Amino acid sequence: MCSTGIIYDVSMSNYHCLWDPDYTEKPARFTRVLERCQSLGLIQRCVDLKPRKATNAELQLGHSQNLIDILKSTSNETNVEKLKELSTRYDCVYFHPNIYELACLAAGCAIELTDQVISGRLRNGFGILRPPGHHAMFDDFCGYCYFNNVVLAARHSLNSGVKRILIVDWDVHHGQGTQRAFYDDPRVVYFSIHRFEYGTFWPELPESDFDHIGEGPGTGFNVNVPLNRDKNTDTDYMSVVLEVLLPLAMEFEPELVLVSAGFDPAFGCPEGEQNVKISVSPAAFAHMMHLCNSFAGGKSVAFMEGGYFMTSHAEGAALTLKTLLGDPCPKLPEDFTTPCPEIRDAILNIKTTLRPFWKCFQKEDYDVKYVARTIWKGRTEPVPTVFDPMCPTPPRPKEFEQVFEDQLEQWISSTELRKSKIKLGFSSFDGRFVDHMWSLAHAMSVFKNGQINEILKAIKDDEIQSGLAVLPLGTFENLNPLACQDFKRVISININDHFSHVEDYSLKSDALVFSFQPTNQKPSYEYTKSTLKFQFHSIGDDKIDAHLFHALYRLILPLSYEFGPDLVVIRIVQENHWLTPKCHGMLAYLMSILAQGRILVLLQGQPEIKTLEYTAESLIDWQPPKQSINAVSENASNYEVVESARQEACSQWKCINWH
Ligand code: Q9C
Ligand code: ZN
Repeated sequence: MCSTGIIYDVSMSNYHCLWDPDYTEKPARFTRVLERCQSLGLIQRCVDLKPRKATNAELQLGHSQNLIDILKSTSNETNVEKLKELSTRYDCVYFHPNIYELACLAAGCAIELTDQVISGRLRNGFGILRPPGHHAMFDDFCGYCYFNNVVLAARHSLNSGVKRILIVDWDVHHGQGTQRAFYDDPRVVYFSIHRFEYGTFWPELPESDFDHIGEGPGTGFNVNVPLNRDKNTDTDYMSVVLEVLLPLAMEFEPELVLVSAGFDPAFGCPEGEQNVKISVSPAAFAHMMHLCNSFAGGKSVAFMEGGYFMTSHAEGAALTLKTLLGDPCPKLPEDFTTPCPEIRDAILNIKTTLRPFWKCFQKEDYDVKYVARTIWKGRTEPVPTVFDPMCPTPPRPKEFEQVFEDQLEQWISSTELRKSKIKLGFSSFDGRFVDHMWSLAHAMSVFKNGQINEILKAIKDDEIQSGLAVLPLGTFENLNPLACQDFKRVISININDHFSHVEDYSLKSDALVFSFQPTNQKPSYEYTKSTLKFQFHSIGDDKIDAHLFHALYRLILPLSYEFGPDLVVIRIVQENHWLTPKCHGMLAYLMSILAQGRILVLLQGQPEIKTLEYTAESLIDWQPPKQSINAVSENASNYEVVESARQEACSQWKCINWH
């Protein structure tokens, strides 16, 4: 019921380019991922689904019968010259006698896995698929892709009653096949981050730019993030995810998230052509997966797409699967900083263009007069109909490989893949709460009432992953020493009816504190080097979910990434129930992306049982609450104070200093 599905078939390594043994798209792309997932013990923790082929009717959900028949006809072709000749008719594609069977298998596996997730039999899933799919079009093969696995899975889901689907495509290439399939369809948001280089990066299409936002009823539902330079870092990718994807996806409220997970933006990938030193780390895929997983109550399915540098490809895939299994995200290797100017341009261009369609972008206080710049440098001559079947990737010196390899080995060994014996440490002053949590005993260690320091010590020693405590009102002052312990850098989030001096944490640890005080007054904020205090306007039964979420992606998450905490402490006073129970769960889930999941949540007063449950579930499974939060509110004034605070804080924090 609550598990991660895995689907693959060992035969997926049974095809290769018959006329070029060094062809980039090779069997090791499959075997290396499987081996790495096995050696980390991940496959054994998943539900192993039975692979199957897609039926002809299923293929027709995304492809012409003509195209299907062409591929079918290659199965009996033993003449290599003929296969090679046929390949020249398509852009970066080779044919092999097994490819029809295996393309049917990859597509069938994508559908099968997705079906198990939408029916609720599995929580989420990962498909180790080869061949990949996102370049395959209705009537065309392209870019190592034959049938579009993610499109077929999405169509199957729509036919099964799923109302809204988000497709996130982080492959370094633009998935034009997927974009075209849903270009006029408002039920599917296609969100792609890809290298573009003003149109000179493969597949060199004008339609891959940010100004292609869909058509007809689908206008506003296609989101392209073009990367216009090489050397894109984790900061660049994470800024896009935090600034654009997070708000838009929460507003869209998908019922299912499908991920086209290509690992070709990573270290050393010859196709991604990223720099030796500067490129996306395997850890970043875990972070992106964690966030994607928050949008549809955890119903997400990731499919392997590209990825051509075996070490980073396998590591990225394994960390993505590890995240779906609910393990903490590894620390990002580089410090979070200012995204590069091209990324800032892209983000502002997208927001400007999509502003009419999404409320989240209407609230933001960036310069609305930003002029969307697009410089089309792509090819103007018609696309040639005969392609070079060698599909060469740029040559590079052999010693490069070694540099990449060494760097990655170093990175992998320096990454602490954190694993604690017990998921959650729990303590409560009121025995009734302990009784209530008893069903979670298998994953929980109960600490004596008020033993917060014990919980922190256990987190520090990796005995427990995280902690949750229910405390009486007014005891927080006594907890003052807690933040220091042995933690060096602490993020603290407080939601309280009144500010108290303890939030300043004049402690041994370095702390960055975010405080929220709901009042019936005009909203305001107070900014110091280590504290950001907000007074939010809230009357009657108003919840502040949407405003807290806005503060999360505009300030708390980026600043926290830059701060680099080794502990997160969240304290929420339960007197007036300013947040819905599911928002408590979402906050715990989103913040657990930091500090390798070292997080302590303190609920003060009498929490609703639902609040306790959602929070505990987020902390135990690293899965978000089943329902997503309401991310938009009509009350504009609270948004304004967060935006003003961001303006003021940008001189201190590189991540938001975009000038
Ligand atoms: N110099 C996927 O990643 N390479 N397909 C063109 C031209 C084609 C990539 C290189 C890349 C296809 C699934
Ligand atoms: Zn790719």
